[in-house]
Amino acid sequence: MTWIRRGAAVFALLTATSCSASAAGPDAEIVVRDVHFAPADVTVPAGSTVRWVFDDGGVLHHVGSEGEFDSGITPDGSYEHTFTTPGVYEYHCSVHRYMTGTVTVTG
Ligand SMILES: [Cu+2]
Repeated sequence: MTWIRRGAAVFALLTATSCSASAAGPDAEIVVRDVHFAPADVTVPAGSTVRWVFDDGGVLHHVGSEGEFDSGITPDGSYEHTFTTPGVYEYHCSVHRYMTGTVTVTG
């Protein structure tokens, strides 16, 4: 019976390790594809990092929020921003003005 308990402990350790690994990544991910943001609206707690992934076959896109953050115009790659202050941040793509979304940061 001892080996079974040991196995469970190892499994628990591995699970904890993979949890902390994912915590190091973004807290929310928005994919830019087919000329829209998916999902366009996300809600995260303060201190969270949101990542936009540009994956639209080389179509130029951008993500920015006036005075808050700006990815620059890019055909690919990704952009991350960490939100420290609670509030509602509207963002858009300056290439396609109709591409809009919001990041809601809770306290
Ligand atoms: Cu765009």
